[in-house]
Amino acid sequence: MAAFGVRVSVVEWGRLQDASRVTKIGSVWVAARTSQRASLSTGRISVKAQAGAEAGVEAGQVKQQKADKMVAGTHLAAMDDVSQKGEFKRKDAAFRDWISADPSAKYPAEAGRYRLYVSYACPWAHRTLITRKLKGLEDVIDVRVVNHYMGDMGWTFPDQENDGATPEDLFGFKSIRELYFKACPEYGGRFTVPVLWDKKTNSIVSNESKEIIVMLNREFQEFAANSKVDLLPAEHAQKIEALAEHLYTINNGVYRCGFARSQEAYDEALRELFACLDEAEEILSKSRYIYGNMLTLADVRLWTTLIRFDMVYVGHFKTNLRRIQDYPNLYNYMLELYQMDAFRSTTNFTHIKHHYYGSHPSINPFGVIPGGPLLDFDVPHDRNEKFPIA
Ligand SMILES: N[C@@H](CCC(=O)N[C@@H](CS)C(=O)NCC(=O)O)C(=O)O
Repeated sequence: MAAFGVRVSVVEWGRLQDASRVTKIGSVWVAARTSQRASLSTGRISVKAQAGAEAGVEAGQVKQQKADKMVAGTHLAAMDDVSQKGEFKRKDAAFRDWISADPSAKYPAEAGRYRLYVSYACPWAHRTLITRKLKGLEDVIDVRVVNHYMGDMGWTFPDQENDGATPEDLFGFKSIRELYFKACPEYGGRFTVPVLWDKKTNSIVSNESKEIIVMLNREFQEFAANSKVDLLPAEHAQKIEALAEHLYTINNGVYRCGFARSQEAYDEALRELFACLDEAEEILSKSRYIYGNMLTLADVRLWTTLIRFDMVYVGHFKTNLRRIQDYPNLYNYMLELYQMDAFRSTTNFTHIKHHYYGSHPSINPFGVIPGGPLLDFDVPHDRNEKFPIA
């Protein structure tokens, strides 16, 4: 049992197979359940192993463990990356290759060759959808969308198109993890979205949103319907990226609050998050967008967190010192962007709300989705009057 550095749970396996069954995870027999709800009322089956034991595991056991990981629910979610002090520590994305406009590159920009796997719930994946739309790349890079519920199999695909989620039609895969193993059978990291997939070589080019959006902005000019839109002009790129990196304290801060497992970790995350929100409010009290009068990737990177903030993070992640509505500039800025087609049309509030409240049993054990808050993102904003753009 000590061979497992993973939490073992088979709730989703049962759900996916739509049949009650018993399966063996390493040396432990566990009963799979047929539905998520059943698991919630009876509690999760979970086997926690001691860290450090993996080094001494025999080769056969490792092989068995890997095979088990492929089929059964052995999902360690990103939220489990927590330090001894109870702080959420996000791991770096593993796939960091690059699509290039240069035809001789390893991954040359081509129409129809690449695909994005996304979740509508995920703020990081949402960045890629917005950028794809702003650049007019809808006919160049296709998209597949996971279910909003993330259980012990990680992100999954529906059998049929359902509520915005789409089947995985290249391989008939049921989960994102299968894509990771297809690209890299030895993969040992988190199974995150977005995934930028190369259909030609069956590989993952990148699973880092901040880099994917730069590629979409810059490397597909030949194919982009809106090639004149430049969200990262070269002469300003360094400053824009530095600002966006700074505001990462907001993007990541909501998760650090929500996934904190100690009071100390939560208190610190909350303080840092709101200090940075105060800074963003200050920036937006002086300029229309994060970087002056032009919409840039820094806005795309920040906005996907803002739009989820009052609806989900305030309640579910306890980021409740203030709401975005309480910051006049952040709020109006958020409204302005929401009212642009690329932002609105890629925002799916059902996925957002149901994913978070439904997929973190350690935070919300019964998965009850709150009715509120009542929010209207279509109310007029004041950004035109405040910062007219000639
Ligand atoms: N650095 C990544 C982070 C992506 C990420 O953490 N995605 C989350 C969804 S919001 C995920 O897929 N988590 C899977 C898990 O928790 O196992 C990026 O910005 O692309």
